[in-house]
Amino acid sequence: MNETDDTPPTELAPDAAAPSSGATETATFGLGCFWGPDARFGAMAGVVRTRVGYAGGTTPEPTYYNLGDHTEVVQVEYDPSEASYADLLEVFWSAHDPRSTARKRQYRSVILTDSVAHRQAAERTQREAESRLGGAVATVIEDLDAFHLAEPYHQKYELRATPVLGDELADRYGDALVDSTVAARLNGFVAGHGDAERRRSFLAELDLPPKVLDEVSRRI
Ligand code: MHO
Repeated sequence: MNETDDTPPTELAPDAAAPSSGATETATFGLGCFWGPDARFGAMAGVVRTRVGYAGGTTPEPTYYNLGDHTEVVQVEYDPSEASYADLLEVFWSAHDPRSTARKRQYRSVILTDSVAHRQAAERTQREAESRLGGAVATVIEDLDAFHLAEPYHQKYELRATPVLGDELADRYGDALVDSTVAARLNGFVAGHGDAERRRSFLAELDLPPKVLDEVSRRI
């Protein structure tokens, strides 16, 4: 224990989480192991936060080791004035092979919607995917019931797994890491998403110690 344990995390930068219009929307996708999509969506402009979790089943209080009939999903909160649901759907379809029938329900391809407009948009893109791929896709579209947040060690996995930076961020944010926009972007950038210019200008805004910055610059 030391006396800094009670101090709130120091923000790396203003977390710019509040969208200009004040209203965010949510999209929930299952497309295999949730670590990859967490990073991919987190790198997108207009995405306010990402969270990984379990959904699409009935088992109460699922955990990674007691998943029951749930599926690994990423829940994306975004500012609709900066990114559209159609933009997110495009990433969903291109980030995995929707024809592959996952051996486990844990990794099935699923779009979980929370409004009629989103469901219709999802169905439209499913028809497009079918004609593009010349056959039925395995993806299912369902109404989102409950989203169960996954364990902290699964959140922003790529970032946590990045030497020096991961430790710095986990120390600074603690449990708030999951909701941080900065952490979502960095998680995507260290996984190789986003263009070089965006990554450079984003990094330049952050208040990171030189040793951490050195390590990050080597990676992104
Ligand atoms: N156990 C697999 C997938 C993890 S993912 C959270 C792996 O280590 O890649 O299902």
